[in-house]
Amino acid sequence: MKITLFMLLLLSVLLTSQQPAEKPTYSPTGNEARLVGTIMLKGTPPKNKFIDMTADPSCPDIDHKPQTESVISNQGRLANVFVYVKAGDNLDAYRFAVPESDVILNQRACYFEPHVLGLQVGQNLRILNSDPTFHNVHPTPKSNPEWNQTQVADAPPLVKTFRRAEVMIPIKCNQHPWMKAYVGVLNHPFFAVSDKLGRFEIRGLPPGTYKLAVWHELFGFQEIDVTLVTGESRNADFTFDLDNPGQTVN
Ligand SMILES: [Cu+2]
Repeated sequence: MKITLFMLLLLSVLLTSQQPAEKPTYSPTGNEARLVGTIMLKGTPPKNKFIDMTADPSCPDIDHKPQTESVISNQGRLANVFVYVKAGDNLDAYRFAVPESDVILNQRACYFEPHVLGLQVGQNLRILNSDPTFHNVHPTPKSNPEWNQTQVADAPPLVKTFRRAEVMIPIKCNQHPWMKAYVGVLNHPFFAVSDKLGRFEIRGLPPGTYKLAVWHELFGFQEIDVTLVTGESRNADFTFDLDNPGQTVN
């Protein structure tokens, strides 16, 4: 009996001593910096493909010519690029509060909306079905648990969280093979998705040096180093040059 208690005590001391020190939660000081930029596309991208939705007659939207969304560009500016801070001393030093707001992933006319999105570890992803048909939502992560779940018409939202940072997690629908979305999960709020004019903005960065990375589903990854001083608003543009692909590794 005495030995058992002693062993338990020893074990608890060992376990406690091996806990990593808790990082402080970052609280804004008013000195934060901002990153803005444009994602450019040089060269002729592959054409998006026609989607045959006849297998599910409830899918096609009469105002929408169904096409894949792999390349959405406008006058050499590229949308749906995930832009994120990949590394930096401040990211190692602090925890960043998880927003209480949910991130929405809708399913409408048998597309995921938006096509590319980001959220923080532990933040709610609220998945809606706005269609008169059923979907089967199926993320295929590498570092997080995989799941798939049917969502019938008028079903309540699925609310999910991710436990670990991972860029990017593909999401598919087992019912409609053309449906694709990509989710970037991070331990901090410093990410954005380029809009239809290729623009992005990341606010609230503590001054410091960072690795800023971008990802596109066909054109891969690029990254640069940026040093931000107090209150700075810095421009950081990227170009995916299809004739000279450059970096494609994460
Ligand atoms: Cu579906």
